Amino acid sequence: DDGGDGDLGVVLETRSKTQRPPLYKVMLLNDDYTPMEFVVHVLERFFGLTHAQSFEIMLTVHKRGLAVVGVFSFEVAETKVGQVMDFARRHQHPLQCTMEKE
Ligand code: NFA
Repeated sequence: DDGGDGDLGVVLETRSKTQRPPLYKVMLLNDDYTPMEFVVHVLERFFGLTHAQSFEIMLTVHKRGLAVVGVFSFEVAETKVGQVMDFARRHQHPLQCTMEKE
């Protein structure tokens, strides 16, 4: 029975919970052997960063041990990690690139 007023209930929450896909941080790890210029080149080439941005991130990795270089969907993050790891291996540098769910 709606009490005759036509109101069949109160809507307490009309906003629906929109699902967003998870994002992944892509990180570069420091090592003692990869040349600084190579790391700068990797950041420019695969992450579309300027030379100045790349130099800054390279120095952060060098000083702190690692840095997040970008945040992407799983598929894009996986592609970037693969590209960097493959490029480093082909140039015989031990540079490591990893991804982690945000
Ligand atoms: N630590 C490296 C060096 O002194 C430079 C480097 C920076 C390596 C960032 C890996 C990542 N040649």
